[in-house]
Amino acid sequence: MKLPNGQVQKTGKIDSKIGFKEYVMNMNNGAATRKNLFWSSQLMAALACSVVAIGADNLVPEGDFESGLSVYEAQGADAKCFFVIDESTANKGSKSLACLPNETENKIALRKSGIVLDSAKKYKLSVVMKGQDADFGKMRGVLVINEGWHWSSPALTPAPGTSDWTEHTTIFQPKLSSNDKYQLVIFPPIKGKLWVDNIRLEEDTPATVASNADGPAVAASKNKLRNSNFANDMKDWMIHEKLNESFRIEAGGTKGEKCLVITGYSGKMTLRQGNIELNPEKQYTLSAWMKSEDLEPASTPWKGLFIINEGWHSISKCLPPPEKTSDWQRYSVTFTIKASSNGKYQLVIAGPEKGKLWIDSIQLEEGTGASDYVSN
Ligand SMILES: [Ca+2]
Ligand SMILES: [Ca+2]
Repeated sequence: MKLPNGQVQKTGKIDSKIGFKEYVMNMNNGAATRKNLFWSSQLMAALACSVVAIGADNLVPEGDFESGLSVYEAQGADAKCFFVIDESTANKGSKSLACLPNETENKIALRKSGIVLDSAKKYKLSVVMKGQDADFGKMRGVLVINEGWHWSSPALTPAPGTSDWTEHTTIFQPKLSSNDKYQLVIFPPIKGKLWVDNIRLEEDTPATVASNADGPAVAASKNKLRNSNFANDMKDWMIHEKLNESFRIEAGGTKGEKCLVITGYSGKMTLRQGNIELNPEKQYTLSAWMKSEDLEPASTPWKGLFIINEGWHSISKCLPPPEKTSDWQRYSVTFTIKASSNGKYQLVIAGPEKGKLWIDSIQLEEGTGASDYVSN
């Protein structure tokens, strides 16, 4: 199939930016300096890239259509006429994508390109859809394809006819793509109307399954984090960008065993752990053992470890890397964080730009002080 090139604009960062500015203002009790705001916006631009790239584990963070269609590309003659943002109905947020009928069935589609997947991994695609007298042709539904469309995932389709918002899910392992990039493709119906919202594409990892299965046990422990002493290497941790070698597990931890080592950080990559349940009414203390070598003073208050809520609308105080250390030492910060739309939070680790940082035995616990470390 021939794929004409359209223009793609970047978007989907406004909410995050607002959330971050609020954070900076709060951090400085309203006395944020011009310099701070400048660096904040610089850093936010970098961090927003990572939000767009992986979101809250979602590889298509614009799949809720709250920021419109500007990252999507409509392909085919007059294709844009078939895809509109509908502000009168939504499954998540206040907007959804309405797909109008394309009776000619001439390969009109809406696409989101540049999605990085690893053909060695499995992914879960879930889409919430509803229809109104909807009828579908041969090309139908929502699916993922590789470069050149030599492979496609199963297509998710709504029930024919009229249906209310319903989630549809498929798990697939992509075949290799010549440029490692994949596209999300959405076809309109040939009759009636289709609404699409809350598209999620995420890695379907054993770690995810295990952490869900272990949910109650971990929740009962005082430490909200899993594998935070890195005894199981990167289990329960997600690295943004698969070629990212900034984050490594090495020997030499607080007791000589494994720990996390960060070098060569580009400013756009983060290591994260998701699925953390916190109560926005309570105070929490985040602590970690750290040591560093040749770190340059941080250009922002935003290097180190911090907690974000779903959508990155609220950010905890940051636990910064120590600038000069002679040996392992424990550091901590106490904070509260605003409510999260799904009740879940993520720990984000952003590395220093220059130098080397070791991290081990991270603990996130209720209360205003760090107690003895326990592992999960
Ligand atoms: Ca929405
Ligand atoms: Ca360790």
